[in-house]
Amino acid sequence: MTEEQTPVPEETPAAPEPAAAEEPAAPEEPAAEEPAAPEEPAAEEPAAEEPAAAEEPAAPAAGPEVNPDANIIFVLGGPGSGKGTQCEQIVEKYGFKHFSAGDLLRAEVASGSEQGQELEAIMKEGKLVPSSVTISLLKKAIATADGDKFLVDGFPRALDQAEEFEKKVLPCKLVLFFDCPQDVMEERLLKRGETSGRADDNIETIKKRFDTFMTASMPVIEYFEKVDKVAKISAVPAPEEVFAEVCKVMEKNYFATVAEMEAAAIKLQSAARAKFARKEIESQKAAAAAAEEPAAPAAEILKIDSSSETTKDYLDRTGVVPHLKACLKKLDLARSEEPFRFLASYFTTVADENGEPVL
Ligand code: UP5
Ligand code: MG
Repeated sequence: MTEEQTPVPEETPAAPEPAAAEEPAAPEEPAAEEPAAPEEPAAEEPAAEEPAAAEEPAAPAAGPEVNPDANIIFVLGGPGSGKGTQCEQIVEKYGFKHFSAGDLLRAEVASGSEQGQELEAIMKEGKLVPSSVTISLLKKAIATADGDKFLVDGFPRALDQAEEFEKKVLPCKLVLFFDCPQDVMEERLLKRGETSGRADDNIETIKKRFDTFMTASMPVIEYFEKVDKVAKISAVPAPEEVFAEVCKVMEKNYFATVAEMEAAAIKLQSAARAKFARKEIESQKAAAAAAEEPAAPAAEILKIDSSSETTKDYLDRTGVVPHLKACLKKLDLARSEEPFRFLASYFTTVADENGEPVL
């Protein structure tokens, strides 16, 4: 990497469709159950000067599948350009989930596993670990995470990794490229190295990381640039200023902020509540209108002339109770609260020995 900034044209990509949703995510085979390891060894392109990568085979990208509607943003830039710093802000403002390939690898190292030891050695040399390892870790992390918006930080770092990820996991929507001169990055990393405890924050490894970035990773930027997916942002200004540029890119690509999403959710909720309330009022009105309706019950009452039918039989036969109640109320027959009793007085067979009506 030279002193001047890396030469990627200035435009942001064609919008990947409005916020987090609509595209049915490519009709291609949903990156599903490829048999993994033994497949397509030959067909691959020569993977542009496949750098310093180590040879261990390692785990294929099997496991749970990624939501095909997910939005993936690759966050790229040289070592120390500020990828992690900006990702934190994007997470907070836009509600993305953040997966740093380097962090996932360091977690693997920290686990003390055998594979972790191999990874540590590769990373200390500033080389790239086999893509099957990173892709497998990233795929699992994304597939098992909530949400549908993901930042993939520090990956892909070589052309073949980009192709493999997009084939086995999902194509990215956008590439954020933090462009930064090497001397600035070096100064940042050396300063961070005073406290970070990162095994690769020392001048020897930093130089190797720069070399790997220039030879292996810059072609990735150029590749995505050709398909108009790169948003190049200068990483030199203060973090807030860099983030202001990030926000412009996010807006241009229709990614809503958490605040906007919350406001929309509240709006939807109150619209749903209003709809429910209107329905409720309408059904109350309908019930009230039904209660007013005197016709049928009135006709039924007029037919009460049997001398043998019990009140219960009458009620069962006609099913007139609700109408009767409403009708009696409406006609104000003084016994509206005891309509059965009132009705019973019409039936001689239900009078008790004192001549009182019985229900
Ligand atoms: N800082 C940040 N922004 C600043 C700004 N605008 N102004 C002033 N200071 C700023 O920032 C670095 C430092 O700079 C911090 O102290 C920060 O406060 C300050 P940070 O946000 O951490 O930069 P970042 O770009 O994330 O730097 P990082 O060191 O993480 O980048 P690398 O790409 O080198 O590291 P990563 O963790 O991605 O990879 C490490 C190694 O893992 C690789 O070298 C490789 O060996 C291996 N790897 C793979 O093999 N494959 C992969 O896919 C990924 C990693
Ligand atoms: Mg980082």
